[in-house]
Amino acid sequence: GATRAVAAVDLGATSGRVMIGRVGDGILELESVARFPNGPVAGPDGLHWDFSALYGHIVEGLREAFRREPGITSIGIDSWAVDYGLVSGGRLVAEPFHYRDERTADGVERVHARVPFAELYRRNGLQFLPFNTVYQFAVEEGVDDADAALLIPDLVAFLLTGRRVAERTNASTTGLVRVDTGEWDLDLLDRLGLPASVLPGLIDPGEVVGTVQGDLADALGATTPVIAVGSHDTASAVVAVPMTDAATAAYISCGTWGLVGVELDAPLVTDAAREAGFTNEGGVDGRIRFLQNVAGLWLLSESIRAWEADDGAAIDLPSLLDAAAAVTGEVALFDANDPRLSAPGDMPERIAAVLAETGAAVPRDRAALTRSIVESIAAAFADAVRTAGELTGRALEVVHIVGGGSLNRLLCQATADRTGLPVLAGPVEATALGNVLVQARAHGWCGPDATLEDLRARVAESVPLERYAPRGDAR
Ligand code: LFR
Repeated sequence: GATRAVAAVDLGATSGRVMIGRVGDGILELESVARFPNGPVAGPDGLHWDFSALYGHIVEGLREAFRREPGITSIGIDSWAVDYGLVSGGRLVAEPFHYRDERTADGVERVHARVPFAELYRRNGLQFLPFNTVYQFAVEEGVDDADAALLIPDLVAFLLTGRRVAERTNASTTGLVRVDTGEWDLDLLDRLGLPASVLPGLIDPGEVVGTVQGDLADALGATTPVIAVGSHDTASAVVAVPMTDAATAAYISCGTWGLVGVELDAPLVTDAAREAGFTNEGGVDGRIRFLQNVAGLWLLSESIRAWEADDGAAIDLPSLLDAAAAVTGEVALFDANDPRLSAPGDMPERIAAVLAETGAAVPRDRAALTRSIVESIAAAFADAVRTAGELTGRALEVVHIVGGGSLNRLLCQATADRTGLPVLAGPVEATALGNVLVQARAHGWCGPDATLEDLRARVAESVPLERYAPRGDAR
């Protein structure tokens, strides 16, 4: 059959991109059209996203995509989770807050005072993360006056189409969706005094959100639909993990965060899962992403940002990682999930302070600190893989690493060594591929009734994977 095309908008916490995805018989390809930086912006009232700039880049990227490939059939949008914009009178009221903003600490207290965490977990299945939307809403001034609160991908879709929806995989990260039914938890909203009226109707990946409106309709085509994908970036990434047997595979979607876990058919909301800090996020096709948020490349990218500011010059990541790989001798480890490392700024100093507390020798130079960061991330990954296996009773045989982290050879090898399992690395653009594949399937391009397994087989056929064998002596 012919090769068909869609556009994928994929927004990560450190960069965004617009891509053309081409799908045909034995063909699954991405063409990068636009890439733009992203990150927290400090304002007088806290950390925000520069959403207006992001939206400008998205529109420009989409225009360019349609110039290059006028046959694009639809647009899919995914981004990081939990954050939202308030909309009133059809307009975005203010730049959305960044989830790393510290205001949520008060929200945690307020919510848990009314609904204890153990009950919250039974209802929403989510690992405790202080930035989950439910805690943000609890300290959000404008939420009562707004017409709608739209999660970031839903906000982009609203600006493109005028339609207000809440895509279900991303909605599952708010803490306001019931893990057992997948519907808004109206009783919880009521008990927290939060207005259900700002939450749009839920839709599933594969459904049409609406068609492109306004000025853009000329450039992008007046009938071009926005199709809901797994709009939580991690949900799209998990679609494109080339697992051949989901029952024996763990995955790590590694970018800013490392999302480490397994796929389940039904939620696992036990005391043990709660105490271990495991989440049950909604996946595409009703699957459950049973995983743990582990601090990922954030620790490294924030360190590099500090060093680049000191030097007034860019740092070459491959050279830094080579130097880190060459470091010999004892490597001090720290808890990658230490909450003191979650805000932006001064990362090398803060890591040094955390290390000093453990009595470990603080690495002398950048190469040694980089090594310590990578090994500490790998150690946290290995912990999470082991715990996922224990909690689910699964005998895990392989660890897939997808996303930007799959290019980090030091991290992949360290993860193999510390889990004692082979690591299969790739694809690096899993999120965009998952976005593209869910659109392609909605158009009927993947055959009738294509399952996630069919989509994953397509990824496995079209992307070369790198295999890292565990080195027994390094465990
Ligand atoms: C990864 C991710 C994680 C989510 C975090 C914050 O990009 O979406 O899944 O916990 O960002 O939204």
